[in-house]
Amino acid sequence: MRIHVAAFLGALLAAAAFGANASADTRLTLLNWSDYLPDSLLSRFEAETGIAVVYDAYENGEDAETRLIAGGSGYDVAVVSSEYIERMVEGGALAEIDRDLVPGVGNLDAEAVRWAYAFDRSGDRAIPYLWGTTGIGYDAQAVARLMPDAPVDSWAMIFEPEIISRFADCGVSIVDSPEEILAAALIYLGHDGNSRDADEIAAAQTLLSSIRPYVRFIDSSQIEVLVNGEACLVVGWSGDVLAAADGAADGIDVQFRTPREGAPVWIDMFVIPVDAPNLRAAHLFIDFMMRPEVIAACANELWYAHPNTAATPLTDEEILNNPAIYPPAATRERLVALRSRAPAEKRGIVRRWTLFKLG
Ligand code: SPD
Repeated sequence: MRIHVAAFLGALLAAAAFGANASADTRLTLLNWSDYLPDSLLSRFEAETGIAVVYDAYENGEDAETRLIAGGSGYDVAVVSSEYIERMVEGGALAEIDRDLVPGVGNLDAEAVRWAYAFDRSGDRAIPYLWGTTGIGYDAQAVARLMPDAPVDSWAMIFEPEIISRFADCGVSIVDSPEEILAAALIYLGHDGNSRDADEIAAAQTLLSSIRPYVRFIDSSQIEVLVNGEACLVVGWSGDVLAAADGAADGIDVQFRTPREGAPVWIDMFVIPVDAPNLRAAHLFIDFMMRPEVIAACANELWYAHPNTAATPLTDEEILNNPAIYPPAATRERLVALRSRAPAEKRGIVRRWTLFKLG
């Protein structure tokens, strides 16, 4: 758990000024993916509002879901990916967001708002933050050395044992996300990434087992392993791979490809747990995150796409014109937005994934 110490002290002083009951009002506990909100923006929110942000980072969506579904998490706001939202709404884990207190939602692209409603059919429990795809990252020099004709824009890089095995020694890393990797395998086999067909799912799981001997890491550390050269081939999230490209040492040329067969696409959203302790701070924070200059700074620093129309003029050209971040229409047509699987089905997939991880 990361606490913003300077601002936290500021908030304590503010709490003293507001009186004995102020502490509950001057803290916001945020559950978010790791490395997914610039510190400078949290400090700005804290300075403006006197509310200290406690940022609890997670690396695995199942972990976040378990905490939020169980209740009593103590979080005021969480960032959750689209494929988890329907289950959380149906499980009664999310509070209504009072849109009158978040006027900044008016900055969002209408298409993104419709997209969010596909997951949150109540229409009032999830507000879009950033979006991206799950694809292939690789060190271009290492790949060219080991396999000059490698099909870098195809899931064959990952799902053909005779191809992935070529990269086992330089390191293969797969993001720790059972539903996304299952979807990638389904797509490679020519099925719908959201398939509920038991035979198709079994075939995808068998395919996954066949590549397990060649995978070194199954976690969410793709930035780190690409930057430090511990992996030359990864399945990861677009922005993380691009952040690695930005931070890689000389001699490591990291590239990201959205596979031509199609790939998972997701939108991360702000939600408020049903028992959030500080609703006022939660709404203030989400509204702050809708500000054009704030969301543009997120995209510019994190290398993910934003759905905030008002932020577009403030977003770096390098981000807006990067097809790995804002894919062109032809690529978008092949993207598959993952839907929540029913709890029992999801449990089966996670059990199988745990065995996969254990090898
Ligand atoms: N550094 C973590 C970035 C998280 C991006 N979102 C992941 C979405 C998975 N569906």
